[in-house]
Amino acid sequence: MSINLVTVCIEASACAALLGGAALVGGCALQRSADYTVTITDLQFAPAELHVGRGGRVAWHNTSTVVHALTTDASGAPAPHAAALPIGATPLRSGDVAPGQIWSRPMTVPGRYTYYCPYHREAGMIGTIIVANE
Ligand SMILES: [Cu+2]
Repeated sequence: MSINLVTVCIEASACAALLGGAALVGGCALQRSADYTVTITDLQFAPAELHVGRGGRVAWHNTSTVVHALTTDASGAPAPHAAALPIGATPLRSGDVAPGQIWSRPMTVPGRYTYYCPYHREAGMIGTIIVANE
């Protein structure tokens, strides 16, 4: 599957707001193309490190059979290096990504984002996105 053909829901919170807070059934009405894809496998983000252009939209696709999530929340990080984001950047906080689901976000602030799966942090399920300056 070409990453250019991946259509993804914009952030669930935005969708929910647009739909008047109604539960999302059958996916979000708003779909956009992703510029980059990270595949979530059993206990890994692949690629573990991804370089993206400024403003690029990254989609995380859960291809495994269990629920995962990704967060940059430092308070729950398995190690100090496992959670980081550039100054001024909005934290990554996907909420649960069920098997087969995709969560995506545009990466607008340059720098290094390091995130982890809160469910599998002890297994070292950590990923990094590096957003270029231009
Ligand atoms: Cu996980």
